[in-house]
Amino acid sequence: MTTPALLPLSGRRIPTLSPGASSFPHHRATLRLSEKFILLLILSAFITLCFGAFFFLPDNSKHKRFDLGLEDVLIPHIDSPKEGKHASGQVVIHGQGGHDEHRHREEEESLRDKIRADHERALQEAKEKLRKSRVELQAEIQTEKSKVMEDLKKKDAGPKPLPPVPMPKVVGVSDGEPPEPDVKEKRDKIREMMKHAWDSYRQYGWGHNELKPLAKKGHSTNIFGNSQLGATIVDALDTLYIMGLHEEFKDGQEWIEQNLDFGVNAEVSVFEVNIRFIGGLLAAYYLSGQEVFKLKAVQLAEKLLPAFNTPTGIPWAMVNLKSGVGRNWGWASAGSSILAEFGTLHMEFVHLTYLTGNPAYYQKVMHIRKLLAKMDRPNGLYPNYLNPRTGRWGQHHTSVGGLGDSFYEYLLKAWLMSDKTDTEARKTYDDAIEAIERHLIRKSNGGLTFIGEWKNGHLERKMGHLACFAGGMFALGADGSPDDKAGHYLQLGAEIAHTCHESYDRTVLKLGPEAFKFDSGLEAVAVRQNEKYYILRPEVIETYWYMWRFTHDPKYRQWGWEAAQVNNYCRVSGGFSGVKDVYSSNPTYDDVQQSFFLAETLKYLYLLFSSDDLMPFESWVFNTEAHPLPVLHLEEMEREPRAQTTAAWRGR
Ligand code: DMJ
Repeated sequence: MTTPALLPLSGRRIPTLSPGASSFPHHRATLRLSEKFILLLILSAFITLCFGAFFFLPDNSKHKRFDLGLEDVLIPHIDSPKEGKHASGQVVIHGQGGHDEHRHREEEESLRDKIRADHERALQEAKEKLRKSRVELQAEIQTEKSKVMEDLKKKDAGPKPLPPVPMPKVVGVSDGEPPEPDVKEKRDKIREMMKHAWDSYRQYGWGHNELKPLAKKGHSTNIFGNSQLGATIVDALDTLYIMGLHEEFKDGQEWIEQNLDFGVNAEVSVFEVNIRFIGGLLAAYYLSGQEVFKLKAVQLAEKLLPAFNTPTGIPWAMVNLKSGVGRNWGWASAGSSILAEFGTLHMEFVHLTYLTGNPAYYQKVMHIRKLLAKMDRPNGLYPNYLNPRTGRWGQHHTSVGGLGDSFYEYLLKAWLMSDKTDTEARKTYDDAIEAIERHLIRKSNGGLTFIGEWKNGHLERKMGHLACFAGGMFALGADGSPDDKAGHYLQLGAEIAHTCHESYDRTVLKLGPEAFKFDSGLEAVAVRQNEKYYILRPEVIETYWYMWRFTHDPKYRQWGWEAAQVNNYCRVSGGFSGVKDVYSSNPTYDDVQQSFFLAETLKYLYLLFSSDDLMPFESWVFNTEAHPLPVLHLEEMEREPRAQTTAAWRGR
């Protein structure tokens, strides 16, 4: 775009101070810096005049609007002045009778004088400038330029500190040691497994996203782009903290401080980076009180925002952290975005707005929610695919496992995280679950309750390992369910837990396959070779933990301990590896130690063998990657001095 002010009006050249400039062959005037500077001075004098005139206009401040939306509640208003502030910087308190009116008049008078004096000074300065020689002007311009450069350098010197916000009380970060010696022994074993996973990564994969425990070197997948973002470090931090592995935590923090840089040319998954990195960093921040984690979370979130620049505001699946260019997975139906991806941002984004006061994050996720609420849903179900250009559903596939799962989870958790005030989220969850129960949940011939997948009007009687998380979700959502159905949902959670345990129990390794069928006489077993693998996933243990917390039925700890036998089949000298066939007594390894093994699987196991006062549900909500975020009791939020939180950390 050209700047009209610099183009000649009606074909006449703007006169120039530079003699060389007159030899330009064409008529389009090109102004030199010194000329621009003088024009700017004159322009600024003019603006100052107009600005002064503004104060002689009637006072509009009495016609203030009083809009108070949820954003006003959510965004901390810190240091908001109670008094009116004039542009001059003088504070004026309105409406205190004759004395005040007199004072007010006096102030206006002195303001006018000041503005008059300012105009005169500005005009005088402009005249002086015009009298100066070219050399003098160039020298002045040079000095100004250097000053601007200096200021810019100062600005780039370090990250701008974020505004202080009221901190939710950090409660329940206790030791959680169980009173029973045998349970404590099991818990110690889980902590030892965490040490082995972390130490191996520390030794062979440090700074890489994940670890190849057999090849003993770094590993990465396309979800993290081609960059070394230390995914395992970020994902594991809060588990280390909760387990009291302080040295390891500090080590991870140091790496993050010195190396974690999001200005890289990497195309990452918006969803994965949100749940693992932003979730992980926020949890580490809330637990430890170390500002660096908050800063990094916000820096990364800024990089994700361009992903929302689509015609509908439904984000792309991937975004390039450097260029901000987004796109969708090639395999997704008709260029669609994925329900479980764009629907799993809410918790982290609400916290980002809460911590920064920047409404953009909250607005983005609320926009998604509003858009979904307006759409027709086949049989009340949410299809897994939605085109971000047209705003139309892609294929009518619905799943509580892969591609759909955490969308439902985040509806429930949005409500819990808001201290149960976000009733819109709760209602959306209840409606969705009702449709799922009607169309997707069935009992097998052998009496196992399973969640199938809906594909174009047909129910596929297959359940994925990922869908096993839903047992915990049903239990977590039982309290507060409509029509007093709490007992029903707790029972449903127990049935799903039982089915998923069966899928483990019917294998040779006692570890569950990726997907299992309830068809043609099959009950909770995998048939296809490419469904027989176990990649250290957490969902079944996650459900055991929720069920344990709500029922204290000892079978959940027993089943959890069976699953902890991952230590026998997946442990190698260089860490932990997934296996390719859980039905084989001598399986081959996939040679990947997934970051979620440290973030989720080991954390849920540790919590299962801890007492309930560690990370209680009243105060914490776990994101889909098991990163705990505090419940935001907005109305009783109190400012916690940071020193208090860090002291708590040191004291542990
Ligand atoms: C995790 O990254 C998250 O739990 C996600 O929601 C889906 N599954 C993986 C682990 O299996």
